[in-house]
Amino acid sequence: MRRPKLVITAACIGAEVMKEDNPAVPYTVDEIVDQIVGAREAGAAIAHIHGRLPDGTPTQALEVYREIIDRVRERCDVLCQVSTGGAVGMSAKERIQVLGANPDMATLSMGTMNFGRDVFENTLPMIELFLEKMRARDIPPELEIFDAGMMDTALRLFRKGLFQPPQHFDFVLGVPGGMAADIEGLVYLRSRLPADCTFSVAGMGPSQLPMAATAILMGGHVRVGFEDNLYYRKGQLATSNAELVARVVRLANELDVAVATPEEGREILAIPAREHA
Ligand code: KMH
Ligand code: ZN
Repeated sequence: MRRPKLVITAACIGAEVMKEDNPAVPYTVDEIVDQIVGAREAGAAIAHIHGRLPDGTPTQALEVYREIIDRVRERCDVLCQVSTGGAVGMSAKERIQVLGANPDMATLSMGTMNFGRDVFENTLPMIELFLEKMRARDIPPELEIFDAGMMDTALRLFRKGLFQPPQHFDFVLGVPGGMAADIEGLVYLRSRLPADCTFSVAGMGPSQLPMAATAILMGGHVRVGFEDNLYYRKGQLATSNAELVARVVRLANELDVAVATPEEGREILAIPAREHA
């Protein structure tokens, strides 16, 4: 059977990377929108969005997300996925307000973990609350799996009836404190994926490219971008998110895998259509 078209997500911003790490990291709404539009033009179907203040401080302020999403939608058809993870240390209330920006999709992390030297908190009550708020607005969650135990949590919630197929997962591999980015881990996670569900893979740092290639070969989808990796290759900073997306498109072309448009991505990942203001 031919695999479905490849859905590429561009994670252009994140909450941790700074201009000191790579001057092309976007902070202002203008910079963020330009990076997202560039990533769409390069082949991304989904933009995974974080907010920043002009000095680079991460923010979940609703007005920042609204402005980003409204301006992105004026310029292109990319699907807008908001981060409900935000940055470590943010409260649940702060993180969840971004659902008000009318996104096409939102992330939902499946457990608490060490995140570098910090703790990324996602208790079960938080997961249930976030899911309830998403359901109330008919916003589909993307289940973020940072380690094997989070897959068990997700499966438990399937058994409880909180999730049902088709459901999209994102395997975020190589975060210090989470699961390593290697083929064995990815094969294990995919083996536990419920039937009729889809997955994408986000590899951190130097694992971004090999994880993208592996995901394509395994029939999955791919997330790339500055949130996860700032380098084009060892010692060479990427100049834009578009550059990282374009490389995945070239890989897919070489492997004879077609790349999905946002509309096709919506269908493949079962993202309901939304009214855009
Ligand atoms: N910034 C991380 C602590 C998400 O976007 O949902 C969490 C994160 C996950 O980036
Ligand atoms: Zn994120």
